[in-house]
Amino acid sequence: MEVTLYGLDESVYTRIVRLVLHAKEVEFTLVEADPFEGDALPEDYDLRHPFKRIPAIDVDGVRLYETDAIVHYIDATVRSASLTPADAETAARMRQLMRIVDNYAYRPLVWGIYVPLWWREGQQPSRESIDEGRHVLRVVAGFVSASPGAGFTDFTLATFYLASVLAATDSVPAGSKLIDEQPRLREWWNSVRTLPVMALTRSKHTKF
Ligand SMILES: N[C@@H](CCC(=O)N[C@@H](CS)C(=O)NCC(=O)O)C(=O)O
Repeated sequence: MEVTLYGLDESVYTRIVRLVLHAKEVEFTLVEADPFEGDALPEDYDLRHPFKRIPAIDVDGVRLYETDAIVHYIDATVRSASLTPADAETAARMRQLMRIVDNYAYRPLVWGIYVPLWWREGQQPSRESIDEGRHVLRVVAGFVSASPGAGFTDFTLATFYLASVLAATDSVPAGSKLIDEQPRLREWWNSVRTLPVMALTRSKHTKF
């Protein structure tokens, strides 16, 4: 299997795919694609990702973009322990968590809290980001006891969505504090952040 991943080590979404590739024990080449700094994207990148985001992937000639599509494809095609629960309801809960990360967690936690504090020294997160971040973490914490198999007691695709976003969130004091407010989530995350796969995929831009 020849796998080329386009993205950046420090990108939260690229890391989700890297985590899944490592969990599935798939070797891959990372080709740097930087949509941030002066559009340092490979020349034909718009053919790989028409919206010029990262990541994009090439798996034996199958070109995909959108992290959800990528990780489901990897999980379905690579024969090692499945990262999708067999039970339909638990699988739906896993997808719900992935969508929650995409639609409600990534903006406030990564762009609203982590980026200003880590990348833009001196900038403070807005009150709105803190409130939204607190709300989404409370909702996610509810899944820890209500749907443990969706990503907390077993490794699923949602485990890695959450791990990548929480690694950024927990890298800055305002984010750590919000995670502390959810003791069950904090306890789970503390056990995940020390896993070898986290160290393997950590860039110098996050603590975990
Ligand atoms: N819906 C996309 C989101 C990907 C995404 O937003 N990636 C960020 C980096 S973590 C990006 O490319 N940002 C560049 C931009 O917003 O222009 C996915 O699931 O892959």
